[in-house]
Amino acid sequence: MATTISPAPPSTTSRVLNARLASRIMSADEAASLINFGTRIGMSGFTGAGYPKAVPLALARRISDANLRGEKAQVSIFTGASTGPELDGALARAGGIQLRLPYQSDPETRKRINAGEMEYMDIHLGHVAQYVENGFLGKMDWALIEVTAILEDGLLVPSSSVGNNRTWIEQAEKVIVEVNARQPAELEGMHDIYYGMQPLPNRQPIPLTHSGQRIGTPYLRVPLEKVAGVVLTDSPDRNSPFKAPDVSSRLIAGHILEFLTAEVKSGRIPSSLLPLQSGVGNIANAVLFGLLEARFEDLTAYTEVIQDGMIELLRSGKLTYASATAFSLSPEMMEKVNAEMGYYRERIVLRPQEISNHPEIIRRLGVIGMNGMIEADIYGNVNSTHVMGSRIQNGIGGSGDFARNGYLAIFMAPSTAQKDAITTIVPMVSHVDHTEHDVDVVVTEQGLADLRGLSPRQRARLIIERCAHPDFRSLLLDYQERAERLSFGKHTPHLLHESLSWHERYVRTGRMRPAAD
Ligand code: 0RQ
Repeated sequence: MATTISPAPPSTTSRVLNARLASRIMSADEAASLINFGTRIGMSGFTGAGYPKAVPLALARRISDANLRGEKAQVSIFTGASTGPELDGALARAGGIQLRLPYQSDPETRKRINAGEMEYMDIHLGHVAQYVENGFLGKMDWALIEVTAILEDGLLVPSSSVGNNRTWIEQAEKVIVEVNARQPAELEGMHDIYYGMQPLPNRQPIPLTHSGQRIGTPYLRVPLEKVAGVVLTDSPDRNSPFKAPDVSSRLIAGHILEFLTAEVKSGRIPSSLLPLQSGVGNIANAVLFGLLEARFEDLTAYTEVIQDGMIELLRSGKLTYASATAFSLSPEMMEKVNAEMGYYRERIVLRPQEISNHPEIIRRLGVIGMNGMIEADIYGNVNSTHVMGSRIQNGIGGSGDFARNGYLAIFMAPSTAQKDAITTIVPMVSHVDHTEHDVDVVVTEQGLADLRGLSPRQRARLIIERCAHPDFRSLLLDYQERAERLSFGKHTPHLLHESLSWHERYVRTGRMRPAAD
């Protein structure tokens, strides 16, 4: 049985209770010096939570020095999802990342990827563990994992995210652990690490039938002989400030709540809805805040990220359980949660992302997925990742895991972008992440299009009518009418030479409308 860690506020060393691992405490620079260039490192971190904060900075310094000496010093970085400036920002700025996966949202990393200076593989978050375990991505050299504490028997108390940590620790040859005293000791017991996944071809069902259920253990296991270093830190997560939902987000939230109310009325779903998945950002938060005032009760969430709106729902009692793999809270909300961690530990389960995003469970629970998009086309194909078809914004994240396997896939965005120069409803998306076969609902501040049961031509009319901004509606209608008349086939009518010219026009002129318009 594990020995629990001492109550807050603990001194930094009281977080390393295992004598063998305590003897491996070293500085971040010493730990970084163990890592050879050219290696693959699996790091903790998901949406700015629970990422290592000291060793990546030290590694970035080493890489910069080596590059100044004319060496080509780089490593490949795999994580759970996005991290923070001390990891992605520092390593990208040093020119130190050869390959990055599976999701990022760091401005410096984005700049380097889009300049063609580093490789980026944007893969479904739910696929990463099995890709690595099946050897698709090569062998893992290092795992660099932030934890809250190391217990007497060597078990690790995870920190504010779980991500792919189990996989990194198991697959890597060597492990470096960062023990962050800033992470609340009371996180202990909130996590549920599932160790029951069998290798193919002998996989068994994952025995999870309810959001709040625990099927694993609260701790990460690490073979002690693998641990090459332990580094003590005391730094906060990225914790982006909370932005109050703007008018457009509130309108989008209103349309979704109205739609869900009608679904309940029709008897298709219960008044407790089905487990909710909510992407990150302003619109997602607006939907969650909207649910506070809505009539639904006993809600549950089966999602990736716990954000401010989710905490408010838990505080109000409307949301009974939330399952996720990470927190992504504003600093103010993080403080509130820390102060009442006991309450939240009863209601929040943090799981490995292979479980939070697992197709089997998402399908079994019937999750309602609500995610942001860059653009949708008139037939319901969705682009979540690329601006003008070629510039990556963040990545597909978990949106595909939920869209493909959930009960309902809802995609949402304001109807225009870049100060109204761009319509987010276009004839043909400039990049496809979610096909028309996986998208049930498209919603903008203008309205909501329920695409279920509609043919492509019916979908096109509805999306233009309900979702397009009035400034672009007649242009889209004109395209659609001409396509219906002149298209080679009439099932999904398109004028191929014209469909993507909207994006080209924007790239050339900074506006999507033709000059004469
Ligand atoms: O540009 O930064 O220059 O102002 O894209 O757009 O409106 O701030 O939207 O932050 O909600 O992000 C799809 C990117 C939306 C996000 C996306 C420009 C816009 C702005 C950002 P600026 P906004 P959001 C769970 C689920 C995929 C991952 C996912 C995302 C910038 O929701 O990454 O769903 N989704 N994960 O101006 C040109 C357009 C544009 C456009 C927006 N059509 N054309 N520019 N922009 N639309 C979480 C995880 O999986 C971890």
